[in-house]
Amino acid sequence: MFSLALLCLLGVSIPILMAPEAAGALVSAAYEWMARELGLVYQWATLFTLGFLAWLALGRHGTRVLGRSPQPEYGNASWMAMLFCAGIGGGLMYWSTIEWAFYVDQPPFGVEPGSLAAREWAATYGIFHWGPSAWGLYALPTVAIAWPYYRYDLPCLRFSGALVGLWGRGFPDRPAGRAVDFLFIIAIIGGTGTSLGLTTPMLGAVASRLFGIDQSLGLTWVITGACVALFGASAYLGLDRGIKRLSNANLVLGAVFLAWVLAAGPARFALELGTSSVGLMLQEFVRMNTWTEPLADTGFVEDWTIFYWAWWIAYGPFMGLFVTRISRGRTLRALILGMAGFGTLGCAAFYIVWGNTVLWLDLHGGLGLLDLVRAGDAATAIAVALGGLAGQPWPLLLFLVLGFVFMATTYDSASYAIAGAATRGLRPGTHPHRAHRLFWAAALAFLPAALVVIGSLEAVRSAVLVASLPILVVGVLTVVSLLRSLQEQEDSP
Ligand code: NM2
Repeated sequence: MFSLALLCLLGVSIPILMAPEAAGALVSAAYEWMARELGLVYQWATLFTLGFLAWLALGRHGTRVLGRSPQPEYGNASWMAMLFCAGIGGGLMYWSTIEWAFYVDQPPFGVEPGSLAAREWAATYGIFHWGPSAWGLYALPTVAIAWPYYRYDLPCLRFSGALVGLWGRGFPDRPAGRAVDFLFIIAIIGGTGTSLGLTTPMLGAVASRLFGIDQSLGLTWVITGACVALFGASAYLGLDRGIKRLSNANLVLGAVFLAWVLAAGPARFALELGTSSVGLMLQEFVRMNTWTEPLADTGFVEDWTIFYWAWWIAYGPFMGLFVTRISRGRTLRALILGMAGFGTLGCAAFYIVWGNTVLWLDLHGGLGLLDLVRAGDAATAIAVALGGLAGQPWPLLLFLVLGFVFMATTYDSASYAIAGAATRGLRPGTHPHRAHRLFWAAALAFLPAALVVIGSLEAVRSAVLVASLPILVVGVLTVVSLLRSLQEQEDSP
């Protein structure tokens, strides 16, 4: 498993590094083809997920408890903090700052590009792409993994465990079970590759502005190295000494950043636009979930909604494993509604407070953000937007540190989870070997480094679309398996 995953990683990254242009063209073409041909499947999968979770949470299974424990192992606040930090990374900082700018030029629903309506949708769609449908794509694999894990007292926490309802307790140790765990490793490599591939150029641009140094590929690589060092150290130290501490730091820093933005920026405008966007999203929720752009072809759905759903799906099993570990004693209802509700709130806070502030700065500060984005330099646009806040250099510095920590809290748990999946016969209560965890922390940086060399958004997107596809297929099987094991318990006395 270890060697195969490593081979795949190198097999993709090395050709990209050697022939970036040809590779860039190839991955863009692959993305376009897949998003066009399979986009509908992703949209239906997300819709189905929403319906299924609503049925599960609100129906008779909702009161089922994970692990027959009388009380949740972690309180609501720390449960939410840990799962938010694991599932959300630098990607939120990147897109909450600048996603609106892409939508102003490429608005949905046939709205006039550049118009006020385009800006209103721009402020709304980001919240949607990080909203309840998206969090549903995290919650579904979580229930599918957590229920059989606690119900059958499975000896190890693996993605393949989500299929024991169909193929029995021995499934994770059979070759097919190992293959499913292998797919999980590929998906998380693709998913985190996209996150780091976006975040490192952004942090490079912010560092260059903060320290007055040139923005270069070398700088981006130094940043990548620093990220790896941080999350490597955290994964090496382990769950309690590393991952938990860093998650706490992450939340505090995030809250300080948002408070700073509110205090230093146009708070009333941000909150007004936010309120209006939440209303618009609620009103148009069904339409946004089902819009396939059948009569026009702006590419909005393929470029954005499909990309996002694929990205969330690729992270899904990893989140499922992580959240399962921290959710003993919760009911299925609390698990589903907690993830979808708190998760959406946390992401929306970034879009509403920070994203809308940037939109305002662009309207009133003449920062030229749209031109930078049009020129393909969203990372610089983010740095310029930060530079527009009062109280420099603190916002830049805070954002830089927050970016590192946000990235690290996702990658440390990912390295941990991959090392766990690639260790043969990991006994309950034991941890994968330290050197193994450290190794994956470093290996996870290969793909993003290669993506950064190509330097195109399509390339970053393609990685995640390809990686998510097998998970989509296995996901359907996990739902059948889950239904079986829920039913089985009902039938037993
Ligand atoms: N998701 C939540 O960088 C990140 O924020 C990682 C991205 C899947 C869109 C998670």
